[in-house]
Amino acid sequence: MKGCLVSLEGGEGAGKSTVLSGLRSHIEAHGIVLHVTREPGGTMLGEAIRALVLDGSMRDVCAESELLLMFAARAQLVRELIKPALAKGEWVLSDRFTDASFAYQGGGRGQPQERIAELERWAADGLRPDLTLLLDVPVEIGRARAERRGSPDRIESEKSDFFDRVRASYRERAGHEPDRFRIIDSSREIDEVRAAACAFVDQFLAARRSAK
Ligand code: Z5A
Repeated sequence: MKGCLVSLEGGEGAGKSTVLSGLRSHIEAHGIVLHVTREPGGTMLGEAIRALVLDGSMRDVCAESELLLMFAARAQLVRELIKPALAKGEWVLSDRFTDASFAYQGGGRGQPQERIAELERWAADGLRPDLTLLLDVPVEIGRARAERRGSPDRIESEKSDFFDRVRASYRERAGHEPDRFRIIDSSREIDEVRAAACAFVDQFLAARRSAK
């Protein structure tokens, strides 16, 4: 079967990292070769960019620089890991992908959608996930969870209205692309959230198999 890119998205404290390991073993149990990665990050260059963009001491980073850094990391990840894996029929599970740029740099920072779409076309080579699981949680619940985890990074230090815009942007994108997005209410217990994510992957696999 053709390779597949699955992305996990959501605001702060939505539970992506928590769901990821269970989802990984669930996908692998189907006999699928799976690469797990994250954005920004996943390559030597991407991880260096991640350290830069999340560094709380990095003051006054303008929205344009932030957007370009996210896409610099993504351009490398697409060419170094994702496209070669997909070409071999393997799967990639990514903790965030381009929807995060639309939500954070677009919704959160106000960068124009068309500018981000243009970057998606050339820097990400037009690559879009086949399936996107959006873990959706009210901002105050997600922030309270994230706060319990420790000191915030540069982006986590933003105010609640920034995260309200991020959440609204994610939900709007999901509404426009219902075939790709699956929204999961992640205010529920972790086990329920994980089970919902696995069930959506199973549905997706079953649909692909029957379409063959
Ligand atoms: N970013 C961007 O701006 N533009 C881009 O294009 C990209 C990224 C790609 C790093 O992302 C930052 O980069 C991120 C967006 C930006 N900045 N922010 N904010 P990240 O995904 O690595 O970091 P994150 O968003 O800060 O992830 P997170 O806060 O780690 O969220 P999470 O992975 O979804 O949460 P978690 O670690 O699984 O869970 C957080 C805590 O909540 C933890 O203690 C869990 O035990 C607990 N938890 C999780 N689920 C539950 C449930 N269901 N019930 C109770 N407790 C729970």
